[in-house]
Amino acid sequence: MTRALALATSPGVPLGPNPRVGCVLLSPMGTTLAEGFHRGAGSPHAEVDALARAGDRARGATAVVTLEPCNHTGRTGPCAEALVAAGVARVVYAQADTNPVAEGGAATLRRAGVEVVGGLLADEARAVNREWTFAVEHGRPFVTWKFATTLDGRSAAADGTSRWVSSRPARIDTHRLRARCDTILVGTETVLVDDPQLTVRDEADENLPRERQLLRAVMGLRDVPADRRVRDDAADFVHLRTRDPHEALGALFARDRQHVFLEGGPTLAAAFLRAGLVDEVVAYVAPMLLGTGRSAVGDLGVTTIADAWHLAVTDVTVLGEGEETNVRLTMTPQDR
Ligand code: AOF
Ligand code: ZN
Repeated sequence: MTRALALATSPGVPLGPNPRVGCVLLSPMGTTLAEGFHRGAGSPHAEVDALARAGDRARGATAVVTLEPCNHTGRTGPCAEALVAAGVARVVYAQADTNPVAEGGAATLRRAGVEVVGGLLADEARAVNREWTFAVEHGRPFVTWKFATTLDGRSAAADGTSRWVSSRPARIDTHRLRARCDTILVGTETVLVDDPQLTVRDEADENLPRERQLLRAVMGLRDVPADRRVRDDAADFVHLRTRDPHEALGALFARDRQHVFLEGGPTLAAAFLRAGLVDEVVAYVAPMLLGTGRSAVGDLGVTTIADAWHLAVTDVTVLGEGEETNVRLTMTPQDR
């Protein structure tokens, strides 16, 4: 299974709506017959990839796979049936597939007389597809709220200027994080005030867009004028005409979105936090003081210290050096 997990995370697989899955076919003696992995939506599933490499040798084999074999005909055929047809005797999988369209593979296999064991290294497998797993289980995308702030918690000066709170190394890092998501979400206010591009750009050259771009989603009731940069043709754009975070995420989930990078202003951030819809927080803290200015987050309904929102820190990383030093904190909001 450790090998299957390594296959699942093979480099070069494009980020997409499908989970990353690896599969190893073992002979009854325990030797490896073939390996396979899924290369993204539309390409063969990991089991089918491994079966194709094993050919006739798959008869009587054990399939070790990081996700419960699927039971449905989607972009490709059902893996459970492919395993049965190939004469596989035993299937060991890590994570159960709770995707309503694909679930039921283990039962299908058992009905066909295949021995099935599930749950081996399930936590590790879930971690490989953290956002996919989250989206399938919650029916909405995973939300990472990212913001940059001065030492005194300001994201913009009193006159509204905010270029640049974060240092260049931190901005490069932000593009790296963006590239791991599938959607960037801001409010109409941010688009009207800052006119951001919301594209993923090259690390070495901030003006060079990368090949893979995210969906640029803008939420809010105000119109987004046609000359705004989010509406150029560098990437897809959608205007969600709602101020309700639940509604916005529902609309994005319906578009197969699993990981939203929330880069909106303080009002939007507060709305998502209050709705319990922030799953991860990434803060870049700059060695800079403003004294006055706009807070990184709007009203959270807190008037006394006992009501403060608490976050669990999962990572602290120092980026850049000297005046360009920024600290990146990755955090999980605690239940309230
Ligand atoms: C497997 N093996 O390698 C993968 C599975 O659109 P499709 O046909 O590619 O189906 C996607 C769904 O199938 C996906 O959401 C997940 O439930 C399952 N993915 N299943 O048996 C694989 N990638
Ligand atoms: Zn499948």
